[in-house]
Amino acid sequence: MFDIEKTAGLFDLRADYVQSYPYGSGHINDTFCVEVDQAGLRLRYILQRLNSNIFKQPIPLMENVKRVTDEALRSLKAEGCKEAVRCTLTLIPALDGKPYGQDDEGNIWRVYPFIERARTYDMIENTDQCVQVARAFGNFQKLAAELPGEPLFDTIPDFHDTSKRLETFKAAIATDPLGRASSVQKEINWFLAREEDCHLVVNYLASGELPMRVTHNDTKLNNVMLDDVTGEGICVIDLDTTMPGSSLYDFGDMIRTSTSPAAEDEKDISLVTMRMEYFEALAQGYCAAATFLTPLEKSLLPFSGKLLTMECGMRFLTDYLEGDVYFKIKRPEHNLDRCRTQIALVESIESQLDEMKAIIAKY
Ligand code: ADP
Ligand code: GN1
Ligand code: MG
Repeated sequence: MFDIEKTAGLFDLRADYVQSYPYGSGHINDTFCVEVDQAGLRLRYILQRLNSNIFKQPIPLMENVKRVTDEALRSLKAEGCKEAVRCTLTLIPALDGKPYGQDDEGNIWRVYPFIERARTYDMIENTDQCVQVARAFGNFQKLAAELPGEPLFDTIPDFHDTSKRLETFKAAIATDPLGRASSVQKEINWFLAREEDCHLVVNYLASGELPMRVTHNDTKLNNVMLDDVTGEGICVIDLDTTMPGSSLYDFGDMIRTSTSPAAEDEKDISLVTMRMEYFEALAQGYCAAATFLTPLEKSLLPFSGKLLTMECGMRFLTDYLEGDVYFKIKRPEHNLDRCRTQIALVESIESQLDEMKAIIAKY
């Protein structure tokens, strides 16, 4: 479908193309691993096509990524980090010097060195990983807060505005372009019964009671790389939605993706559960790094898990109703399966909120 060798040739790799293959399990971009030979040395790069259906303004987005990664490199080097280029994404320029390349069809591509001896996980394996993931995202927020210059560009406006997400969901139910709504009435009603929760954080942000920060906004477990040997969370990746946001969006999505033993698309929802020891490990790692949190932000950390899981479930169901136009799917009811695991996880969080609050009070 894409000529990867030709596309890699848009970039200043100074190497001979060897081979390439699709890589990773992200739901949004088209990601490839490209192997090259650089004067006798075999190297790997990540080549990615930005999803233009989702990212309507790819050039300011790439300027965000360039600013954030340049600042990360500068800061890591200033701290004396010996492996700075393993601990941040680094954009390889195109032959014209731009941080991205454009192919003949107008697609925007970018290249990063492949971070070796580390990997991402789709499912969490132990609580140590939670501490690492939460610390890595907490440190990333600290770095983002110190970014000099203008605020970052909003790459997807209202990305975590749950009130607006609810409106979009209701519009999809009303339009019902594929006639799927009647078959998922139970799921629809489940979300509509929780309407009130959608407005809480949005309202606190509007009133100024919660601060707007610079956040990652997609702190899914597989958006952080853990070192193969030390297990350390060495590099935060997938920076397309790094922009103004609430710390609660980031912590909430960590709860969503790092506390359950079941996959996001598990069909057996009896396997889905929010495990308290995993939540505690996230709280420990995050609070150690995110020393800037206000009392209100801290008190809402448990609720953030419910909110972000609900939001994501509602997005999956909206996409199912709209005909699977946003998230990549691998089977017909993939988005519906994903929605159902999110519902089960929210129910598990709801039944444990008091204990979660007691844990946060300790940190
Ligand atoms: P998406 O937006 O589609 O989720 P990501 O940027 O998260 O795309 O990339 C998809 C996957 O590719 C990641 O989960 C990770 O496994 C892998 N990946 C991305 N960048 C790198 C990198 N620089 N080095 C190694 N693996 C990477
Ligand atoms: C997408 O790109 P990826 O796979 O890391 C999505 C997130 C969702 C997530 C659900 C830009 O993340 O918002 O929470 O899928 N990214 C975007 O798994 O919409
Ligand atoms: Mg990703």
